[in-house]
Amino acid sequence: MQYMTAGESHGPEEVAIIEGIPAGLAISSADINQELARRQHGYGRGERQKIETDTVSILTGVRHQVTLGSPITLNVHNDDHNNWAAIMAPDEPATPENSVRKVMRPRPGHADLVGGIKYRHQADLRNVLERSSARETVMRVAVGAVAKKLLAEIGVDVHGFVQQLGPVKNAADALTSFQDLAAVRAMSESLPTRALSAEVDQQMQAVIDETKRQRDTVGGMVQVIATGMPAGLGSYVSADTKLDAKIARAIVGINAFKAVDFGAAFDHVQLFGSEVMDEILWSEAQGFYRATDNMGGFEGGMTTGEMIIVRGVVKPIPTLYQPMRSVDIDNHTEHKASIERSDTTAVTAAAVIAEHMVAIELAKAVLDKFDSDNIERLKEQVTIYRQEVQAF
Ligand code: EPS
Repeated sequence: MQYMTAGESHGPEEVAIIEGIPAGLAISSADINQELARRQHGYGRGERQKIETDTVSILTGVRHQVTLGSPITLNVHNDDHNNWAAIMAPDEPATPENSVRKVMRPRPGHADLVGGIKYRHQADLRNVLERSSARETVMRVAVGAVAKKLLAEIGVDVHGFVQQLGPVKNAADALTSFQDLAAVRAMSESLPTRALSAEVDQQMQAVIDETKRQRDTVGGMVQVIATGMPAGLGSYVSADTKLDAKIARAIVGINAFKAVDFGAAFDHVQLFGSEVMDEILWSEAQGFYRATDNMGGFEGGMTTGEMIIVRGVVKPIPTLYQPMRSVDIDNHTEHKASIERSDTTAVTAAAVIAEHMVAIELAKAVLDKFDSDNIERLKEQVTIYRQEVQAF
């Protein structure tokens, strides 16, 4: 499975093409729209989300709500394009009238400056920010929604929530108080910040409110959990076959993500090996399993069969209403950076995006290992493989 997205934040459309989804998978725009709505909702988002109601059109690769095995094209319209139609017109020559709202003072922490240098966008850094905008993540979630449908067929469930926002975090043992991933989902999706308790949610909201009052931005940490993956996906044999490495790349590839760990590895820095390794146990019913899951579901770049636990650190959004020092790219004089419309935080949306990026990498690994022509044949193969794993 591979995919590509295209689209500018205020351009007419966002598009994705996915290749390699098996034939026979049930999928409808309603399935995808449900996930797109989750990405849009979350405490701390800005005015743009009031303009957009992200809904997908399925243009190719699906017939009567079932995949054909051919490339799937997905399309989401940018409603805000109406306000930018002349400035972002793809097929009109540039004129003084449509070359306005230029960005000449790059924002520290954003792609503006280096993107401008790299692509020679000396006349207007808008040419960088339109694509580097996190608007593009709408299509990654759309692709991830298809991946999640595929994973559900083989009993794999994936969910993302907010672990920390600024200084406020879930209690250390918050996760253990939930019975299963469905209960984690029910709680975090019921709260505007996607925290794991109403108390922490209130504290996070207070931090966001205060940050907004200060005209600043705030980052955080999201966590994604996946259950039901069989042991042995990915491989230890080469660096680029390790599935945890692929997930790490996918997470850091999300706008504003600066770090990733598995099984709370950041917290293990000061611990000894005897405190961190997951002891191996066996039972007739389960086959091999682990006493703990400090490795976050990976050993040697392969799934262990335990829960996959991934965390990602999201930096505060670089667009500040009280801008920092920058330099005008036209005359090289010092100025405050450009002010663009922004969110106070996007951590609540980032949890959903990270969930979908993990789903995409897990689906790719499943399709690499098993039949990718037809979903029923894939399911048959997964069942046989699970039996072999259990009997080892
Ligand atoms: C973004 C800036 C804001 C965000 C946008 C990402 O957009 P605008 O410049 O139109 O106000 O709202 O996110 C989305 C549009 C979205 O759908 O998530 C940025 O600079 O990255």
